Amino acid sequence: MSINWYPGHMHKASKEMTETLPQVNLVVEVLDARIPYSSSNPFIQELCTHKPRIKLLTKSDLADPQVTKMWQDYFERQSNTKSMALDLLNTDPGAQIIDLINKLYPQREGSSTLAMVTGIPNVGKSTLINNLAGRHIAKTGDEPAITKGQQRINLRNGIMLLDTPGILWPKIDNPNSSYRLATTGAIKDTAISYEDVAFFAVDFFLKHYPEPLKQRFNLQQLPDTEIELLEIIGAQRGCLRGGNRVDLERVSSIFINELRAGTLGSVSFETPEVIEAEMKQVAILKAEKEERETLRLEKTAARRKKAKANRKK
Ligand SMILES: Nc1nc2c(ncn2[C@@H]2O[C@H](COP(=O)(O)OP(=O)(O)OP(=O)(O)O)[C@@H](O)[C@H]2O)c(=O)[nH]1
Ligand SMILES: [Mg+2]
Repeated sequence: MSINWYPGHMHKASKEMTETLPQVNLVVEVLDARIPYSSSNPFIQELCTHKPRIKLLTKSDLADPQVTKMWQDYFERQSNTKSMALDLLNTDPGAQIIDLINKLYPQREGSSTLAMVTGIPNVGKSTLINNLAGRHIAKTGDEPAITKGQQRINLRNGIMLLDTPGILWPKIDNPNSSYRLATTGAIKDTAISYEDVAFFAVDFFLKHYPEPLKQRFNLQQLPDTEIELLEIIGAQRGCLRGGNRVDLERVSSIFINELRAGTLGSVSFETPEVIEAEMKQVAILKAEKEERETLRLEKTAARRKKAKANRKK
């Protein structure tokens, strides 16, 4: 399955970001700690290459702390970049982030530092801004695409923040990234099939986090396949339709929502090592596709040439 969700407001927001960038001194990129690579927008990476950058890993309360540490080290190795893991619901990291901004871009006399807060939908950009401002100034919500336009917030300490709408990109190359974005809630629910996403997520849990599954659903043993487990959970939760058959759509949405809320424990869906292997695979598939396309174009050109020559005879 390839999930792509790129509504008009994201295209507009990407254009606005490009236009504002020359005034921006520093970029605060907000990433989801459970999927630090899949939540990195390649458009933002490319656009902001030459700006000092802080990569904040939000929702770290929902991610595996050891894996989050691996990602922090990975990002800190990039030039002009600092990284920090955040739990915005239970801690107050405002002062530390302000410190980091001032370290990475020392304040200039007579002008305030403009820090653009950017990232994919639903990662906590507006929650972060409210935390830094110490008041509820930006609208937040537990679904993607809450912020629809840019908003400037003066912190009155020499720093001006720019809240931006969450943006995805037109084509997600790595299919695993599409599923991870859908699983964690970055893609609007109307653009995904809960069943497909739950199949991906259950399969991932069976392979990587079997114990939390057993605990949550009171199981001594786990079945081998995702469909069997969804049927067991569906029966437990009374998700039944006619003929006592499990309603897969309903149980899928229950599973995904529990996972998103953290009731299945702290989970990370990717490590730097996993991503490296996946990207090699994506590059191979891309090259193969390009080769097939070149071959197809060559064949078409040869066929046309032959047809033309035949007409001349
Ligand atoms: N568990 C957890 N939830 C968080 C954290 N930070 C933000 N949230 C929740 O994530 C949801 C999205 O937060 P927002 O701040 O609206 O996200 P946004 O990035 O501004 O989203 P868009 O404006 O739609 O792009 C809200 O329900 C927040 O309460 C965190 O560190 N941990
Ligand atoms: Mg927002």
